[in-house]
Amino acid sequence: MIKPLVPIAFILVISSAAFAKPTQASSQEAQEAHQLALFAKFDKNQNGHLTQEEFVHSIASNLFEKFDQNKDGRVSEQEYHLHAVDKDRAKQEYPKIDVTKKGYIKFTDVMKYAPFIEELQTAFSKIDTNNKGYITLQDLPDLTPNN
Ligand SMILES: [Ca+2]
Ligand SMILES: [Ca+2]
Repeated sequence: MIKPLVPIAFILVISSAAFAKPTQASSQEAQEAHQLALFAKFDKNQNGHLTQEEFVHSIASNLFEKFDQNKDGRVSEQEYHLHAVDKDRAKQEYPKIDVTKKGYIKFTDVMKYAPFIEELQTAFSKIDTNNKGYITLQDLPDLTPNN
């Protein structure tokens, strides 16, 4: 059993964070408008659902952007360690993602890293509780921050 790169709980937090508007001052309406806009962005074919493929790609892309601090389209080992939840695991996993030993990770490397993709697929099934095969805005975890 391969240990996941990112715990499911973390992915759920990231998913929620991705949909939550960062400014605390924003009104409920602004928050909802933002979630709607982002959902629409994730929903590539604009049919009101996120399929597993759309979800995996969008969340992976969102995570990648968060890790890529200097926005050069690459995640260096340093950037990777900065954002990794489990630092020891990150140390072991980075070389597995950077298979060609470039010294950086590109988004395509991430999408080829099976344990990570499987992890996102698992997160998808957890959100899609009644196994519809897609998720709607209503299926997403409670996006309103409690604190
Ligand atoms: Ca869709
Ligand atoms: Ca970078």
